[in-house]
Amino acid sequence: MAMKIPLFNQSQPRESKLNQESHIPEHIAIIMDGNGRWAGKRGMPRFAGHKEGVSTIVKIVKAAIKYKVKVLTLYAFSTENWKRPKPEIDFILRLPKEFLDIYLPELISNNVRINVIGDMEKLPSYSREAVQYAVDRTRDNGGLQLNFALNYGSRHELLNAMKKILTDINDDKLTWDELDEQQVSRYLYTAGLPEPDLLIRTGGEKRLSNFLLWQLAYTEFWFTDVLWPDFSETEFLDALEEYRQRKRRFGGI
Ligand code: V0D
Repeated sequence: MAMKIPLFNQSQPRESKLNQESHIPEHIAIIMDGNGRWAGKRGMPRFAGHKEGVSTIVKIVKAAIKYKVKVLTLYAFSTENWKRPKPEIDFILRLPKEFLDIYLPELISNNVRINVIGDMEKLPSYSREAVQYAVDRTRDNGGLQLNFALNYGSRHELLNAMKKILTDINDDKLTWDELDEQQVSRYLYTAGLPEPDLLIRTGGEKRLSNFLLWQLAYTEFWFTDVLWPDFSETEFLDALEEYRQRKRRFGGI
């Protein structure tokens, strides 16, 4: 990550046709897929694709702020990905700290609140500490909520919730009658967040890959073949525009 990309003082790619007032999804979740393939197509090592993927995060965070999205959840790594070669894993696990060393001050000055869903345990301690610092330092910020899914798996999250619920019932902290869908939501990593309105997956695959299975029950899905390092404000706006049209056509208020 040699070059710092300014978050907020770049010229904008194009002006939006969107009515900024209406049908902007409150919560967008993104599966950032295609980094390795992006590098492969250029004869570059896979880590070069991950590095370029960081630049895309910066662009999309900036776009999300511009269009007044309230919550952006990025699926950066899944538990299945641990099967990758060790040097690649090591490289990926350094990215949170590298990202925060460069961008945290700017995120803070733009009032962004950073959060993590998933299990940070496998991060190297220096990365874990950098992430924990960012979460603590931005806890009271009221701007964009930026969630990183780290070592996240939805079935694991649900299994964990079931165990905690049973423990709480056993300890008389929760009764059988109180247990409803809302209560279940409170036991998930996403407790307190609105459910995603829009899911974007880049990189051509059309599956959920164990991401937010409970939370995506009513979410609109938008897929693109564009690989994550090539994803930009242009594609982001295409997704917002299609979301807006779906809402208008099918009568969301
Ligand atoms: C690799 C494309 C930023 C996806 C983007 C450990 C794959 C680059 C973060 C990050 C990853 C995480 C937490 C945080 C700040 C930044 C990140 C991972 C992978 C998984 F608080 N990029 N990035 N985390 N890649």
